[in-house]
Parts: sequence; structure tokens; C-alpha cells
Amino acid sequence: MADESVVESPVKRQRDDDEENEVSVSMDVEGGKDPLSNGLSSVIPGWFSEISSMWPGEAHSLKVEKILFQGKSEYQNVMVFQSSTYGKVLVLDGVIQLTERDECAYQEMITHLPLCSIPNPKKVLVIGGGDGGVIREVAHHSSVEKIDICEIDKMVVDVSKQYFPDVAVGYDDPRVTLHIGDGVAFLKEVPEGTYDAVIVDSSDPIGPAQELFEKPFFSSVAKALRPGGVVCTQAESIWLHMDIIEDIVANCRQIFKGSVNYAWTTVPTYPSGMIGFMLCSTEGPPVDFKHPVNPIDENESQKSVRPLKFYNSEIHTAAFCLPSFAKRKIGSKAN
Ligand code: SPD
Repeated sequence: MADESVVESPVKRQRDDDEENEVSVSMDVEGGKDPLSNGLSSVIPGWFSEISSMWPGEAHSLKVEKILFQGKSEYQNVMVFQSSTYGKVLVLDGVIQLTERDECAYQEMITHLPLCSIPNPKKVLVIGGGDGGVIREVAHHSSVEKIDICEIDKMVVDVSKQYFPDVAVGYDDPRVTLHIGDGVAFLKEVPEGTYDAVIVDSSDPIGPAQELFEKPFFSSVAKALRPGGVVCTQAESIWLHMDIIEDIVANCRQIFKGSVNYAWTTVPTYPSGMIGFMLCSTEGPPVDFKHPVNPIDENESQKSVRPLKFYNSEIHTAAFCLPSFAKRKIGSKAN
């Protein structure tokens, strides 16, 4: 009798270069409950479909050339595949985290929106971001002296170093210290006022990242920041997650006594094609996020870092313009 917890997929798996044969991939599915937990579609063979209860009734799909890695860490399913049109793709628990082609639109914006909004950032903490893309971007800022990154899942770091060297290059910067562990616990130990900026590069609020969207976490972030310090956190899509965004804005208004703003960027391979960021500052020297005071001078920025592909000062200011429906919901609660 067939084992129903094993799903056969006709997608090709990477094999030794000289092996030409197509193989089907067997995916062990715990309890047979969720045959699409890694997104390999049994509906369109050879395609990855991003199916999740976080965006019911829709699923963006990418054609798969080769599966390069599939593993299960202590925290989540990790997969890397070669797509036909977006380069290599990193997937955690069936959700796309980055593709080689459009990662710049996310990593550059989540990093430079906060760091270009304050003069001379020196100490920066990244929570999550294990792929290394955000620390790669922080390294553009020559004023930065210390970059701490706290990522819960070592498999994400290792897999990124192996399959995404142009992203994980961030780890090569001597200012970087990697802490493998829980970001919530890490922040509790941080002395008050340590950082100029905290960047929270999390996955969606289902699974290991859930606590990173909750009020106690924002309180710990505020405590870790100096007066007038800034946080930028992944804040989901105005098309899909307005309730989550409204909660984040309400929590942040209570905790951060400086500015609270929502900004956004386009990322074609994220659900609804866009993603937002919550930018807040603590009480102290005022921060006007919409008008960057610390532009990146490409001549000054670290020579070893690749040139910016997406961010510039004009797109920085534009990122805070919201469509009317979003402005009505969150515009009045942010400032
Ligand atoms: N819906 C996916 C959101 C993923 C945000 N984090 C991406 C990590 C890239 N460094």
C-alpha cells in the first residue's frame, strides 16, 4: 500500500553534472497533512507555487529548473531552487525569502531607509536576515563601526553562504559579529541605549518570526536604541495584511515616542508584488524619515561593496507615499 505521507513530484533535483536523467523528488510530509509545505506544486508539475493561509486564494508561481537544496532545520523547512527567470530562490517553510533577481529591492530599502535617515550611524543590530543581504547593505555606510546580527537558524546562514555568495558576502565585513540565537532573548540582554539603528529582517508572522511582530518585542527594541535611534521592521503588504499593519502601527505608536511611518517597496516575487516597512524613532533628536539626511555617497561607501541597484534618495522619499486606501487606514495613525 502506498505511503500517503510521501508525495511524488516530477520536479528535477540537482545531480552530479554528468548525470542527465530526470528524477522525481520524494518529499516526506509529516502526517501527510500538508502536501505543499515546501511549495512544490502538484497542480502545475515543475513549478513552485507559494501557497499560504496568509494569502488565501492566490499563489504566485515560478518555473523550477533544478532543486539545489532541501533540508529541515530545528525551526523550518529550507529549500533553494534554480528558477527559470529569477535566478536562485531561497524558500523557508514554503515562502519565498529572496530571489537573486529582485532581492535588491528589499534588502536595500529595509537597510537604507533607516540608515540614511540619521546622521553617522555607528552601531547597528540586525535581527533575522540570516542570508546576509541586509548586513551587505549596512556595510555601504562608512560611519558604521559595529554590526551585530542575530539569526535564529544557522542552516539559513550556511545555505546562503553556499548558494547565494553575492548576498552572504555581507558576512565578510570585519565589522560584523554573527550571533546564532533567538532575537527576542538577545535583545533582552542588550544594555539600554546601545544601538543607533535596529533592522528587523524577519519572515512572516507565522512560525519562528511570530514574536517579532508583538508588542513586548518592540519594547525591547526601543530600550536597545539610543535617544533618537531608529528601527526598521518588515511590515507586510497593504494589499493582504492591513489588519497586521494596523496592529503594528498601534503598538509602535504606544512604544516609540518619536516618528512612526510606514513605507513600501516593490518586490515582484513577494505576495502581492510589494512589501512594507515600519520605521520608528525613539524620543530624542527628531527623525524625519521622509527626508534623508545621510545620503549614501557612492564614492565614499565601501569600495568592496557592490553598487546600489535599487535605492536612491528620490525613491527613499517616494516610499512613504501611500495609496489613498492605505493612507485612510494607517496614514492617520502614523506621522
Ligand atoms: N513574505 C516574505 C517576507 C520575507 C521577508 N524577509 C526576507 C528576508 C530577506 N533577507
